[in-house]
Amino acid sequence: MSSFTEKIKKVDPRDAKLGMAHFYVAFIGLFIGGMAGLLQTLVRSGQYTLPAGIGYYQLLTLHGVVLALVMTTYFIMGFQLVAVSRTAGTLSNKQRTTAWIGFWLMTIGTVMAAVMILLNEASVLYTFYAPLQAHALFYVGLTLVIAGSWLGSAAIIMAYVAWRKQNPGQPSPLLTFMALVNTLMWVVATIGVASTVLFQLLPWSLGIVERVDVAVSRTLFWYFGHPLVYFWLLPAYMAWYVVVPKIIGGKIFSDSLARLSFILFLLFSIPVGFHHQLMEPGIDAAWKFLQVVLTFLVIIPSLMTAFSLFATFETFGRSKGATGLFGWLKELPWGDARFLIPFIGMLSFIPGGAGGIINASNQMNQVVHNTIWVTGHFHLTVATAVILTFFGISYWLIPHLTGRTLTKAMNKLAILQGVLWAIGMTFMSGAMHAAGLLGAPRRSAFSEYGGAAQAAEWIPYQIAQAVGGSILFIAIILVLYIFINLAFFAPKGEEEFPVGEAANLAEKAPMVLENWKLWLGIVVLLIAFAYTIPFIDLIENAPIGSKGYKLW
Ligand code: HAS
Repeated sequence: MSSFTEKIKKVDPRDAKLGMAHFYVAFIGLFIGGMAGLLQTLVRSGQYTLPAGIGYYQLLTLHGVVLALVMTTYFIMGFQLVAVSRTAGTLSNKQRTTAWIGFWLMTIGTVMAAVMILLNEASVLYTFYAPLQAHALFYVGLTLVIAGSWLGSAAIIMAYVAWRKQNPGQPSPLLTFMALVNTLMWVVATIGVASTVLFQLLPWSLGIVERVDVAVSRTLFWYFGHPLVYFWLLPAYMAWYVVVPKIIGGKIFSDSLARLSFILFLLFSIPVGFHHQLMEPGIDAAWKFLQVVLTFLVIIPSLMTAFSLFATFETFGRSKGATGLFGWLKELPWGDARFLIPFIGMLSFIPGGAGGIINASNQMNQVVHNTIWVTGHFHLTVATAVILTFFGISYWLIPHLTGRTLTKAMNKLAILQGVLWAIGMTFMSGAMHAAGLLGAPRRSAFSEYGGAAQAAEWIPYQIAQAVGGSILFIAIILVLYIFINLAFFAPKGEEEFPVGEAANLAEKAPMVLENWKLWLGIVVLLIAFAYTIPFIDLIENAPIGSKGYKLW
């Protein structure tokens, strides 16, 4: 599928190896997590009981941790490292070694956490909320994963700084800029989760302290948890803004607009964690409302992205002679999996984003909170918009890194995979949204709400979820088959790493967008504004425990 004529710019083989190491772990995670997901939908349908004493929450923890935390983080770190290498130049030895140490730390941590989950010593779900308690090694594992990801992040920051030094006064390459923004957001956000794990959950699990303040730990988690979802989203946006225009033969609508939308994510994605805690006691309604308003601000860069994508597609279509309101749609390369798969992701993000806006709408949250509607929401966003885009990226990136090509046969299979995903997810997520509106709770096994007698109303939806889940599992098998083919068996050759150009090359991106003192300064101010007083409230009003610990 190498439909290009210019000389291919290749990622250096040493950086390619680093990227591939991340992708191997990510795709092993996909298999394990996908299998757990299939079993869950079957259990929830009431048609299947787990063998060998495996608990529903143990399975759900495995599914959430492996897919939402492990698979995504590895894919994103790998993708960002090779994207920086491709656009800002080969990593230096020091940068590459730092990233490798990060990779191994993350991997040791992942294995520790996974073993604890498999031993049923850490069935605490992917949010590991207290008072659910896991074995200390689970928390140590998580700490290593975070520490490792900081080293990977350091490699990206070092590569960016080196590029800026060599190119004074020049805006950095767009993909590198985007990877840097996502990295900075990640580092600021993970401080929250690292604090709760290190200072609350780990000492508590080791028995050093008797109790933890649950409200504080949840607040620290969601300080991290919401930017986490944008950490997943932004690499997909990198592909939508920069890669997809090149694949269709078009141009990036505006380089500056793309950069501005990323800066807005950096500013507004962190001070909004309360929108996950709107139903929780201990936080004043006024502070919750402030964060609801800030949440509506973080919707703006997504609307800018939608606008920019429509503009790219329409401008391209019209340049090919398309007429009428939607004539440009016909000109898009529907037979090219590298385009179609991320495009299905974009489509799913329209209802996914609308669902998010409903969740965030203050009182409306009462209707959906803790129902399976929320699970439907994040299966459209992270498990379709984001993951399908990651698959779409893999279909050209894996062969690019392994020196192979995406053949016509694999392209066809990839299209089938994307279509199956769309069908499976329509069933599964659609049924989740509908059952949620009827009050079906999330995170509940069939037996927990008394079986068919109490849940009769929800049963058809749960069966629809199982049907969707089974179709999705077939799609996962296809992805894995394609991945193995592209990594080890596809014909040798050169596959392009597509990097688009802006429509107006004369328009230089304003350098203020790379003024990190300014942006990080505003980030700190916004966080201080949104969190300081409510946090002091939480600590001051915390009940005193039997040992007299107030906070930790
Ligand atoms: Fe969310 C819960 C609000 C986006 C993930 N969210 C979750 C959870 C996850 C998650 C995992 O306010 C559950 C956490 C848990 O376990 O408890 N979410 C939002 C809002 C947005 C949003 C306002 N979420 C995401 C993304 C996620 C994600 C992205 C993962 C990647 N979410 C919430 C709230 C909750 C929540 C509450 C808590 C609920 C509760 O009570 O527990 C926004 O960012 C959404 C903005 C998106 C748009 C759409 C733009 C559309 C685009 C596509 C254009 C298409 C094109 C193609 C161009 C405005 C860019 C078109 C072509 C044609 C031909 C038509």
